[in-house]
Amino acid sequence: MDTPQDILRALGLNPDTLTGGTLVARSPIDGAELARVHEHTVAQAHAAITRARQASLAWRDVPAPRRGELLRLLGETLRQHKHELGRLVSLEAGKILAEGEGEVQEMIDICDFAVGLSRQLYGLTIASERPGHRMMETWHPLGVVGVISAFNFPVAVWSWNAALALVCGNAVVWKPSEKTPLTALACQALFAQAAQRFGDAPAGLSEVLIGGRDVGEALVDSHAVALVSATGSTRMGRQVGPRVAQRFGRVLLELGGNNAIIVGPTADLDMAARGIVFGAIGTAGQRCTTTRRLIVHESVANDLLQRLHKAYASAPIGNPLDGKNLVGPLIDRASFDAMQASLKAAAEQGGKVTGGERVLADQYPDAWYVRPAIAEMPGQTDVVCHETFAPILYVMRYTDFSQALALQNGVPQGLSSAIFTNDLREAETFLSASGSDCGIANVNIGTSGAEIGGAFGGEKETGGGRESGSDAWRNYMRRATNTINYSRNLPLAQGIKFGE
Ligand code: UN1
Repeated sequence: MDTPQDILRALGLNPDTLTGGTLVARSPIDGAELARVHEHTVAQAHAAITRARQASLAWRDVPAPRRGELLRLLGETLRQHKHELGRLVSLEAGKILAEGEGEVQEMIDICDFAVGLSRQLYGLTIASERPGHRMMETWHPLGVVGVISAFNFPVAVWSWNAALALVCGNAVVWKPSEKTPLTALACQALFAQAAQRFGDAPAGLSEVLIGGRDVGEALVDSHAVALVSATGSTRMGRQVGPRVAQRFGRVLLELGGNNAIIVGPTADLDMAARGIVFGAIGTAGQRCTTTRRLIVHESVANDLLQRLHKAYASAPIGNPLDGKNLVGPLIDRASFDAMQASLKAAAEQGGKVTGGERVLADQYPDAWYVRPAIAEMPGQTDVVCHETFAPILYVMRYTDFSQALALQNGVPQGLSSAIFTNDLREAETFLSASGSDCGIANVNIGTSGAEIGGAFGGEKETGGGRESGSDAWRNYMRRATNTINYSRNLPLAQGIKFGE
């Protein structure tokens, strides 16, 4: 079951159909070609959106608990194929196997969550000021939900959006990253299996658009797409957000992060070091929740840095399919170049850089493996304020807690944040209104690896969207306020008398 072809077959894709296209899917593991995928034209994208629109009209009338059954079956199908899909994520995105499978587990978890939600799409009942009246809120599906996702979580991000959107009664049109078309096609194949077992799911309920910018733009600009949920860079969000707003569509943006961990003088340094290492070098620094900044109290800085350097020196880098490795490749050469440019800037801005160089170039001349870097900075310079999607950890020291908080909040992004401390006052201040300004704020846990049960997303340039758990489902529905008069009179609100 080890060749890419075997994996594709096991996931229900016929590898023969993945040849002759114009989009070349490559593995970042060794640069090898995996497939040549057929791209959609803009006309085909419009046709897919129309199919989805039609599907949504039928799906919205299916009772939500019955819709939940489709997600239950999708979760079951994913459980059966967790290993193969996880492996395909590793092959196509370069994650180590444990993280590839972990990503599929997130998909399973959100499906389970959606099944529960299918009986909990509650609205409020509100006291009316008028006698014989009742007010309530009803939640209805939006119609078509567009999903734009990035290479680094090529399957989970779709599932967070799709599971909620579907259970809420919408159809979904997905534009995956051009770097990861195979995992997207595999998800569609697994969805088709679940839909078949479900029986009467309307055709077009889940569509995928393979291609580049033009098909993405078709999705963004289509008036038939009620909500565009986009995950990726701040640059992408700056383009997508205003375009969707221009047509008064809704957006849900999950953009760049620049996540910091504060380590206070009372912290358990062993735990902190483990949290920082997982957050900073896991997924080769290519998570939006990756730990990019370490803000450490001067009294423990040397001790902590020593532990980090030791862990960095022994972290095995290499083929992510080999279970012993912890750090896989960067996605491509552009990513490597961006990392080198940032390290150069860090040095120019007074940083002391260790690591960051290319490794395994002889063995993998067409792949981009790097040693994760630590850059001790004299302060929060320009480069530190910028998200580079690579394993670079900028380290800054502080003296006063207020200074640490100011550094934590002093960047344009606001996704994830954490503090390691055993001081109750520091922990609670960090979580308070005047503490971390991020969408995620953790105590004695790192910045990455959030569970699906909480709302996921962040503030400022991160875009403000919330996906996944808690009440994020509301993003995928429209709210109607209903006032019902069961009296024989017609009193007006605010006590207005009109011609009486
Ligand atoms: C992302 O990188 O886009 O919290 C999402 C985490 C994962 C999700 C990351 N559950 O790190």
